[in-house]
Amino acid sequence: MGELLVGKHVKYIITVEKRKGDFESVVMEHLRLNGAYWGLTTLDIMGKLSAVEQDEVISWVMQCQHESGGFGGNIGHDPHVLCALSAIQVLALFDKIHVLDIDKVSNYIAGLQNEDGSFSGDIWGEVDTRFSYIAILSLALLHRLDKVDVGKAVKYILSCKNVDGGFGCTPGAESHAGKIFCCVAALAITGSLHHVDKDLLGWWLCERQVKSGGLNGRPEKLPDVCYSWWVLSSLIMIDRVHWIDKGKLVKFILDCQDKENGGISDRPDDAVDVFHTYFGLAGLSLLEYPGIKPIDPAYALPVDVVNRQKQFPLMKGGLRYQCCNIFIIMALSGRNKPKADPGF
Ligand code: 3PZ
Ligand code: ZN
Repeated sequence: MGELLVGKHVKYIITVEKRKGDFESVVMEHLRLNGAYWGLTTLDIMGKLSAVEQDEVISWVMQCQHESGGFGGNIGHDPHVLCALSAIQVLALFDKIHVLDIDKVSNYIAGLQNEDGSFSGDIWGEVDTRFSYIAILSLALLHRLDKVDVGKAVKYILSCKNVDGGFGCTPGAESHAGKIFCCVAALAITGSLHHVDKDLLGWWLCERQVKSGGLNGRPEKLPDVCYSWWVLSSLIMIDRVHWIDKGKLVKFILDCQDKENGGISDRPDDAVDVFHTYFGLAGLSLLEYPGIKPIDPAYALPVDVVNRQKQFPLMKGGLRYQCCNIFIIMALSGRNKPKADPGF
């Protein structure tokens, strides 16, 4: 079995980040902010986030913000809730959420909730449980879940549950691993996982593993590296990850590496892209592959970043730094306290 080529994947991500104007970049133009989240999270879990110019990235992210408070996929693009989440996630990676006007962004996201508890992705109104997850995760990272009706949001997600234990994008829609991930993660973040039949859903999810060891997104479909993430993270959240063959899945992901130029593809011998490189490495992280930082299955961010975000409520001006200063002053003053008089 091959090894994980960390050095080559770092080089691949950095090359893609620097490359502008070629075909792939044109296709990705409207997705640049999502691409930044995939690429930068990949670098972070490989311990190489410092390889990028942090100030340049943050300044560009902030230029993607629209006057409504939302974010577009690139400078001048129309806002969409997915781009707001990517902006928040990129800023969280750099511990820079406080550069945001938290209330402006969270009001934009909260404004996308509908009367029935569902969420639209933008002002055009398309409804999907993916947008419920994106809105709930964004607001959780900003400590602003109180701006929406969480009870109604959970009720809407549960109305998309199917008899096979899975979830679809709207009530009655077929179960699909990507949508299941969104629904299960949204339920996990809001503390509502007790509504899930874990054995029934765990059975459907572990049936996604095919002969090669890879996972597919629905019955009869080909395996794809990105489903390593959608399926595996869901299995972890419902405590049923021991129902799949982890070793065979590791082998499948490693077989999807471009051994010359780095990067990971959807399945062996296909062309690599940033999306599958991220989800491949994130999958390996969930499989506890050595040398990769652990990633949180519900927040889709490194565990240390999530803990940092959960630990301190956000306030303008960075309350956390003031807290740190107080702790440092207390520690120093403790150390300088005179002990018993040595001259006595
Ligand atoms: C890919 N998008 O609609 S997309 C995406 N897919 O913007 C990004 N697995 O043609 C890249 N398939 C590659 N770099 C693929 C993001 C899709 C997912 C397509 C895909 C992945 C199998 C067919 C939807 C979060 C955000 C968006 C998605 C899922 C999760 C495409 C096709 C679609 C898209 C982009 C490129 C190469 C990269
Ligand atoms: Zn895929």
